[in-house]
Amino acid sequence: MASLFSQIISRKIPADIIYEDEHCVAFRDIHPVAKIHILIVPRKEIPRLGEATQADTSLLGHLLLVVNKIARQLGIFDSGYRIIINNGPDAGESIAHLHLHLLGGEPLGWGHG
Ligand code: DGP
Repeated sequence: MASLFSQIISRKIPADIIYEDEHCVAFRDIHPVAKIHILIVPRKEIPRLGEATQADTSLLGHLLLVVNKIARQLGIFDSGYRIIINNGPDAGESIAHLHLHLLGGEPLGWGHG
């Protein structure tokens, strides 16, 4: 069974997709915790960061560079932004398909969240 995010990537489930390339897709989080809250998801179904391998090195780097690209696209490159990856139960991971949270658009508090 394809993950929820794979179903968004294949357009089986609708989402507000704002960016895509051959390696990843980015769309707005359905429960935003900041004015701007984007999920960047690799097309490859890596369950979580902890299960990434050496073979994923360039993909992981790519995802970070895509964050910068999206920050520019959304006009928050200069004001600042935050990346979060929830890995496992204590972090509150709820979807077993690696994703980066991009938060910004307003001053962000710092805490456990
Ligand atoms: P995490 O807790 O790190 O696994 O984050 C999963 C995020 O996915 C959470 O912030 C809410 C978001 N999310 C869950 N279901 C959907 C959905 O159907 N569409 C969109 N756009 N986001 C979703």
